[in-house]
Amino acid sequence: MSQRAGVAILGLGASGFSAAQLALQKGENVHVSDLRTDSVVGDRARRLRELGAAVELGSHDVPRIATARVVVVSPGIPPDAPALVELRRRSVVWVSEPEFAARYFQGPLIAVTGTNGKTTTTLLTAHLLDAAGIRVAVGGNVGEDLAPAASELALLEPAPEWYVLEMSSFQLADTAAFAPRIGVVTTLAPDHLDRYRSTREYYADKARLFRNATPESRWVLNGESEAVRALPGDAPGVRCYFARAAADTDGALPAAYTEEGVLCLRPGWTGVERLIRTGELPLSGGHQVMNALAASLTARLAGADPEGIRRGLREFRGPPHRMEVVAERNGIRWINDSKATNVEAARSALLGLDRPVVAILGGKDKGEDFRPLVEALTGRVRAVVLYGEAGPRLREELQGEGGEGAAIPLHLVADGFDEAVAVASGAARRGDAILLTPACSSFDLFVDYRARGHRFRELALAAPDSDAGRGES
Ligand code: UMA
Repeated sequence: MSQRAGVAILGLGASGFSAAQLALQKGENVHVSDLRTDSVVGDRARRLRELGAAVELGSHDVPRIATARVVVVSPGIPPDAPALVELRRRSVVWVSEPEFAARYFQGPLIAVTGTNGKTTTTLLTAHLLDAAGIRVAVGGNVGEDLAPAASELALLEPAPEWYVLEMSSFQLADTAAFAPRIGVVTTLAPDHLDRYRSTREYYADKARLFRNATPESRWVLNGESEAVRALPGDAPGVRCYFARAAADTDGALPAAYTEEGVLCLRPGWTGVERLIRTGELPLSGGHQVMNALAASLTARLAGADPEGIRRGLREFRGPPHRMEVVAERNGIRWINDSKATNVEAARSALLGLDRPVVAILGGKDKGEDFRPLVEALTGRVRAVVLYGEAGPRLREELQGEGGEGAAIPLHLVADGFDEAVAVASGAARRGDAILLTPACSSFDLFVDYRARGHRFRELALAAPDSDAGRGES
């Protein structure tokens, strides 16, 4: 006999597990289901059953789920998954996990989205608020190893003064009442084309950030990106731009910018506030200046004082797998940018480096056009090593047919990731960087981008110490 659920949760990953705990804590009758049956979900299922949830592994009981008052869907479940198709056929409306969680938040919300830079910006914003003495809780799409899912933040007692959430397009897709006080858009570029039919559809999900905008909303927007500036449309609220140059952005002066190598804010209620020199930022890569501008401006709008922001900026260590320096051996800098799982992320990583590069690209093919990488590679790389499922197509598109990419020295390896790193190590010279910036996801060879980054780190640390025979550049 199936029992009616108050809250039905699809997916028992980090977000489903967390949403279930929140719903149980709020006294709901909870049903959770996941198609997986492995020991990870098995363990979570056991813990939730102990707390009183009904847990179904290996299937989704759609008729039962359809009777729930609230249906929460994990972001990793694609819209064409059979269970969702069937729920849609039954006119059941569902929400994403952060939408569900935010209903229980007891303070204002900062939501950060964008194609790239959102994790660093999210974590840095929270760090700056904390450095300024403001109680803050951070989580969302950042990833379990860095911060919890949104639902876990809803359980915090005492409640923080601000919540900061990183939001993916998948999480924004199924929102209804989600209403950040401050919304941040870092960058926009094609991504996730294995899930969306077009970039326009992907951007449309990002634009749901503005859905419940009010005149009190504050929008922190990348002023250098036409796509970002256009995203809010005519949504109410105050637009505050960040851009490296202090010049006009679409008729408005940016509220965060750099001048003579100094990060500056012009929040609107004071004059110019000079923060720190860009060279003092402990983050590597040119695009990190943009992340620092976005986070500083957001923290300032949320009440952080300039001195706290300065202190926070100097102290911040970036999250792993994003332009992370994992080793310095024989004058060669090994940089792990495994989280660069799309073309734009890899492009900005390459453009941000000021030394010759041996780049490692490849992994699972998400169907993106690789040709925008040609410009970023040309004249900047000593060699490019291609590996994985996407390797052959990368070679085809980077090389072109006698096109501008023809001069890029490409090595396609057949034996997998370790061989790619060995070839890169052999090609690098003193003063170079070996940069893992795959432009593809990791799922052809690894569980996720973190496992790929960890392997890169291991191989970097195990690289031969002697540099006999290595030339100088
Ligand atoms: N499943 C079903 N039925 C289906 C299909 C899948 O039950 O038809 C199950 C799967 O077996 C799996 C679960 O649903 O157990 C899906 O879990 P999930 O993929 O949603 O993963 P979570 O562990 O809940 O993690 C999610 C985010 N993952 C994705 O969006 C893919 C995490 O972002 C996020 O940290 C976490 O919620 C908490 O908010 C990770 C990510 O890679 C870091 N995000 C992507 C990105 O940044 O590019 C979007």
